[in-house]
Amino acid sequence: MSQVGTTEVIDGVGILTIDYPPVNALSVHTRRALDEGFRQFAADDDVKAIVLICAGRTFIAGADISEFGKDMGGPSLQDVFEIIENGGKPVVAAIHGTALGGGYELALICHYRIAVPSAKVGLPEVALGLLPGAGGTQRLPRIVGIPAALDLITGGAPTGAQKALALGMIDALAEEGNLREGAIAFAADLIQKGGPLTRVRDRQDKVEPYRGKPEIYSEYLAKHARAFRGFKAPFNIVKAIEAAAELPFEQGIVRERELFQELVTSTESAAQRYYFFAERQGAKVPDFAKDVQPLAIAKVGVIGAGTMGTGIAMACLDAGLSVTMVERDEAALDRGAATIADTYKKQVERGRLKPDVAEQRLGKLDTALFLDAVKETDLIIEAVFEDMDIKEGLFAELDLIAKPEAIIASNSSFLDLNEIAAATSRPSGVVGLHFFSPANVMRLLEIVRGSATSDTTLATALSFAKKIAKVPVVSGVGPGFIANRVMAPRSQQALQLALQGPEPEQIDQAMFNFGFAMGPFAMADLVGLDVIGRGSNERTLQSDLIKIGRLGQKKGGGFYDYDASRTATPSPVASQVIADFAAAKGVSTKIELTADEIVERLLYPVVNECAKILDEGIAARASDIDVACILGYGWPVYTGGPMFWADTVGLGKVVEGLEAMGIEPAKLLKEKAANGESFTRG
Ligand code: TC6
Repeated sequence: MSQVGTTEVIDGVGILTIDYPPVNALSVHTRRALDEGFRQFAADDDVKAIVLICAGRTFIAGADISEFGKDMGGPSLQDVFEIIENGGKPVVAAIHGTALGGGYELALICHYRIAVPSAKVGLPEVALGLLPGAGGTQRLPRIVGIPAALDLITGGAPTGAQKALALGMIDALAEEGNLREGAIAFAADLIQKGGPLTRVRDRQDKVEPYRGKPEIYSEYLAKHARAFRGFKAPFNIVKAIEAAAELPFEQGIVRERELFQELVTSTESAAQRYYFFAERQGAKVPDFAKDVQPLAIAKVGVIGAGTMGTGIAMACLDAGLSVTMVERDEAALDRGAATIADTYKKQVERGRLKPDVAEQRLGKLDTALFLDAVKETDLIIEAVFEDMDIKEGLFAELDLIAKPEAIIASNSSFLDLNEIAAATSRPSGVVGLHFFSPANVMRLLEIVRGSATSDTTLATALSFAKKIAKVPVVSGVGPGFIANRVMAPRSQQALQLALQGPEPEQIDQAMFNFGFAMGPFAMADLVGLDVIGRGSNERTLQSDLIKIGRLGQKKGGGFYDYDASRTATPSPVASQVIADFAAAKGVSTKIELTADEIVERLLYPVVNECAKILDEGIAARASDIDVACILGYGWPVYTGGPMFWADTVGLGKVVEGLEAMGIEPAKLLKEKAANGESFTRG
């Protein structure tokens, strides 16, 4: 028996324990251990029933994602499944932690499933651009019916044990902490009763009522058109589930395999699998001592009760931290506190939050008009007006007030963190925590590492990010850090292009088709042209629009016209402003571009900026930039982010495109293109 699997027989129950850290993924080693373990039990006449259980933090959490697209070796999943399902002895899957993907599909092959109340089960493959390709699309509908299967598999969210029991996804609950005993007792009971070898594949009752009803699937796709846009996997999942209703099991499995193959070889899935690991890489800082211990953070001070301050306060409260929010102006403080109370109230009304949890969170919020109130906090996050003098003054004051070991963080989105830190006597305890608005919702947290930021401070910032459920990306000090800096050329190019003929709606449409939720002009109108242009005295296209009161959506007009329900229509007035501005700037060449050409115009310069930021060491790796753009700017995940996308396009083509636009390609980009290298692969 391999080290990954151990077997034991107690009173006729064979127990196979899989131990393959960290998550018992179905790697070649795990498959081998399953194959050997089940063969051994099949040949052992003393074994009358089998329990499959896992050691460590979880039941099998899925296929080994790093094996996809490679020669897998060892017994195939199908071989392993065959001996479990048809081995002639009842098998009980004993589930704790998360039985996901191939792990839950394996549990569906077993004849029974028992789980502890804290366990979760599900088929999350959609998030990897895949479908459950080991029978999940054929077996789950046979348990829960077609409508529930559509939601569960296209949504991908795990289901808690209680709900899973109600849906039939598991058969019984074991006492928390006593899974092994519970599963052995369940198996012993089966032996005693001569428990039947029920196979999920043989069930028809849940799918029969939906047979011959193609409209179920077309209506489902129409209803979710917005969420599925650009992705491939949801469409193949729906086709596979339709096959579960319409075809005999064996044929359904063949159909599932074809549809899986289409996905696993697609760029979309490659991008989404790359992104899965990219998100987890962010917390691993390359030049960082491994044994540094983060400081404990229980109380957080937030300075500023504006949009950012209240969002940050809620992100902390949501994670169970105590928050003291400080604002000098009483009315502003009251407004901030009311916003927080109101947000929780709405979440309760929508059934997203239990009333007692909302109470608890609000109970952990203190407000104050004086900085002294944060003297006991472990971490202070400043979210005041973006002005260096104000920030320097504030940091000097906080330095005198804060505990010596407290960390002081700035939420600045572009100011020099080293300069801010120099205003204190503890630059090693200063770090940037750049949240994206709304800070309680957006998952990205850029952690800005100043030249003096200590490893302990950085480790604490990283563990704080995990605590408040953010995805961290570490950035060096530089204007705009990562996401804002690399995405800026998109807007600049859009504005320049609009002077040469293409209308804002045509440019926005090209960005929408690429996969962004909206284009740069619609976005500018949403945020407000006055907000975007704040601090600049230059004459710009925006300043010309502002001059005639076109501040964006809130004023009924910006780059677009808006009706009372804020529906946008192309604006002849804005078109005239653009034409006048172009004339004033001496731009007379008019060009016509296809949507693809617009994408190149706007996004190749983004790639160029990414290459610069990587070369300068502001970002440690290409994948960090991709994560920042996907989570911070809604760059479509199925393209993998700007760096992965550039590799897909071909770096040589990007270089040529930039040169054709009269933009000097970044040194690193040119080198990689010349050497046939990529940013993200190999
Ligand atoms: C599938 O099954 C398809 C089947 C079709 C049949 C052919 N593979 O997230 P964490 C690593 S598709 C390889 O930090 P948590 C992860 O990279 C798969 N590695 O922990 C990390 O490594 P590091 C369907 C994996 O406690 C470490 O484990 N399954 C896999 O916050 C810890 O991960 C899924 O999509 C894997 N499958 O969350 C589940 N999973 O320490 C994906 C994790 O070197 N996984 N690793 O950085 C998860 O959702 C979560 O990892 C979790 C644990 C909920 C299991």
